[in-house]
Amino acid sequence: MKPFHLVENIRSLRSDHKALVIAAAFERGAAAVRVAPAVPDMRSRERLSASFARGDLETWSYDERYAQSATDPRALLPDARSVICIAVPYASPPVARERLQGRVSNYAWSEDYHRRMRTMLAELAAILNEAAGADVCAIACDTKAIAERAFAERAGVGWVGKHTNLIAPKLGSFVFLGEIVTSLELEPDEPLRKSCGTCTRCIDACPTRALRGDYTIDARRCIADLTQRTDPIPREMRPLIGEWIWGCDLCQDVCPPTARASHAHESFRPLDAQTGAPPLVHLLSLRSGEFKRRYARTAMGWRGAAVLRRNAAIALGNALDRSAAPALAVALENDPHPMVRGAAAWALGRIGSPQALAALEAAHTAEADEGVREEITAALEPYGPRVALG
Ligand code: B12
Repeated sequence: MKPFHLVENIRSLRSDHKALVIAAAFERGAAAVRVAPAVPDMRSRERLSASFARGDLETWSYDERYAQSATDPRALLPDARSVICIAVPYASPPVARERLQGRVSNYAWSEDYHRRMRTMLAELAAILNEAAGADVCAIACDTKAIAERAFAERAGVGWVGKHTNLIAPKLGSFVFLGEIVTSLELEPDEPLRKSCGTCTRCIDACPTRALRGDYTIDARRCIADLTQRTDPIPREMRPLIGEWIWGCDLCQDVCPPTARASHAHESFRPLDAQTGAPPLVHLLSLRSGEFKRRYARTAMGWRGAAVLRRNAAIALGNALDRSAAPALAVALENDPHPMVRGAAAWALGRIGSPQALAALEAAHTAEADEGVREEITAALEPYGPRVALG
């Protein structure tokens, strides 16, 4: 048995370190900081495995090994004892949008949150390391193998809603999550006993039916996933994307605790008006200079410029505005990326004006890429045998 004074010392150190990190995190914009024990979370391991087995996250190449490591913090830090879970709110007021401007998700229109969160987490880790007199931390935000929602839920930061996002009391679900996995033994917090009850607003609001209602998602149908794909978006999903060009907020906008939450710090506002609501015709011809200047600084930059041009073409196809046909015709003729040419063909087919159909017919003869030719044929198909395709 440890002598009483030693037990007391350990207790006070545990609470000192926790108080230290909580205060420092709040100073840096966090709105919830709670601790989960760093033990394997078998319940969420089963959920991750089940989700991967169903193919829900097919586009992400997660496997059983990922499910194992993401649910065991010791995979990040072998002598991990605690996971400090941090939520940073990012909700900002809706952006004014005019016709033929794309929709961007709230999380992506400001300076890339990965950078901000990692800077904050690294500062907090340095504070803890200094207090402990040793290297005792690993940090994670989004890209490391750790089931962030599961640990945040275990720590009592909030509960996982039917839209599968973590909802924090008073803050809602527009919160980024970050973790400090540490070998320090900190007082763990208790999970909340909350759920969404009978509310189904997010499920009803999702145009692609990605949310099943049992707290799971078919990510292949989620607009956030579709707009990040680097291969062509399945044709049947395209009309359902509307004018979203990156991510989607529909399931969270209607979520009562999220709608009630107040707005976050102004640093999460759009970089500028164009980043929050990009003019689609302009975006369709986005080249690397402007891409680097504007989008590469945001969370919508990581898939490259062609993905944004492709998304602009799909959004224009959904806007059904004839005035976009000339720009789409130029993209179909000249864009260096077959995926963008294919999306432009689809959009021209949706618009279906004489000018749009003429552009499709001309491109079919000139197009060398088999996949794009197939898109053109499919785009012209509803208009019958008015054209003889070579
Ligand atoms: C891959 C990924 C995606 C994929 C898949 C999303 C998904 N729901 O799985 C796509 C591209 C679709 C996506 C979209 C978004 N993402 Co994302 N994404 C991730 C990432 C990298 C991994 C998520 C993962 O492992 N999914 C697999 C599923 C099975 O695991 P999980 O989400 O942890 O699942 C838990 C719940 O579903 C729950 N659960 C499952 N079944 C059941 C059943 C019951 C009864 C209950 C109660 C719970 C429950 O338990 C699971 C395990 O704990 C995380 C970062 C990370 N490393 O965790 C960010 C992360 C989840 N994403 C984030 C964000 C912000 C978004 C978007 C809001 C962005 C946007 N606006 O476009 C959308 C939200 C879409 C949505 N409704 O989920 C935030 C979420 C913050 C929050 N408040 O929850 C994270 C945590 C990144 C971060 N560090 O802030 N994302």
